[in-house]
Amino acid sequence: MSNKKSLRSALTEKPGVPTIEIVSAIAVGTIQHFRKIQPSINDLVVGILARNITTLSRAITLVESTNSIHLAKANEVINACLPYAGKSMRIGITGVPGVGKSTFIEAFGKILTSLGKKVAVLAVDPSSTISHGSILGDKTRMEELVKDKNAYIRPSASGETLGGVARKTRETITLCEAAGFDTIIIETVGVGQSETAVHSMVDFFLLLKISGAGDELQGIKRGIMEMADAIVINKADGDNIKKAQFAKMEFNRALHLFPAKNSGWTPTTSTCSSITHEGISTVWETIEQFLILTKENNSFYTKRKEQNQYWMLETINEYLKTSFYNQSEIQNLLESTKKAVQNDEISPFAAAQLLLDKYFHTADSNKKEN
Ligand SMILES: Nc1nc2c(ncn2[C@@H]2O[C@H](COP(=O)(O)OP(=O)(O)O)[C@@H](O)[C@H]2O)c(=O)[nH]1
Ligand SMILES: [Mg+2]
Repeated sequence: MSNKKSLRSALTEKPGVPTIEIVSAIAVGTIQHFRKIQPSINDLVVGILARNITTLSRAITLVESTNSIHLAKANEVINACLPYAGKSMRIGITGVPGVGKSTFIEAFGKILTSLGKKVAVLAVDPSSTISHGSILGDKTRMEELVKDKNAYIRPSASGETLGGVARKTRETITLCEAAGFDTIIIETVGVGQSETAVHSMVDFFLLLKISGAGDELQGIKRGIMEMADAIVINKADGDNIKKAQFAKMEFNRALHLFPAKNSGWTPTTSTCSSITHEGISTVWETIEQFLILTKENNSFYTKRKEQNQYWMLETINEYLKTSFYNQSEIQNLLESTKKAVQNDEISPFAAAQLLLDKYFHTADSNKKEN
């Protein structure tokens, strides 16, 4: 009772009466106390398997951390979750900014949750660190899906290289699957290398397009079209319907020029509107057909095995690179060696060898000291 009274007096603002300092100190202490309680590895794993979203988010935050203690903890959580992961459908969605990816995912995701699916939406967008816009944009475009208890939306990890973001997304997929999400959607911007990274972590790759004025095929990177399992022309509404139909025909013709896929799947083209929702359920039907075919002919599983190998190698590459460039001896030597190469004082290969020798020598002596 007395405590309540003192709280009230401290919180009631009267002009000229200063806030009693001791009250805020207690509040700060309480907050700090609770913040310090970090869940154990076991708590995290149990929480994830119990499908607790708060725990899932905390574990993903560990995955995204740059702190080596956090990362070690994250690795243990991922390992414990692995036996429960892998049982989902992973869909990658790419397309240039503004094509309507987020709006599409909102409409598509709602169809999936209405079918009883649990949908996790992740983003691979290394550029979001620079623009700061896309995270905000995604959340506001997915207003309905954000509120859906069967959906979980996690924006891209920031402040990272593409390699870093991709690895973290790959690990986040594992955590989401262990938490019971059976459909994982990964949105990525269709510029740069991110679609290649996303392609290597999904089962089905969807390229979102809009009909443009003039030559439909201009500006489309051949490589991205070749990766696509489906090309969907979005914004087929209002005056745009005819143009979208035409674009669909053009893309269909272009797709026939590509060699057949190992999966035995023939890529499809269709139109949709993420605003009117026309044609969105067709996309899901296409994916269902893809699943039936590729599971029957086993290519679904073969691809996942290949992807696992790829991610093992990628993780080693990333680790070695980070470890090399973060070593203080290398950091001290790198600039002067770069200058020496520029001034033709040493060949680039000899310089690289010199730095590599330095790195391994230092790593070795550090190990011996410990
Ligand atoms: N008319 C129309 N506009 C759309 C459609 N899908 C998205 N948009 C609009 O296109 C803009 C970009 O959408 P957004 O989902 O943020 O694109 P993203 O950058 O690819 O994620 C927004 O103003 C959307 O309202 C559609 O099917 N029809
Ligand atoms: Mg978006």
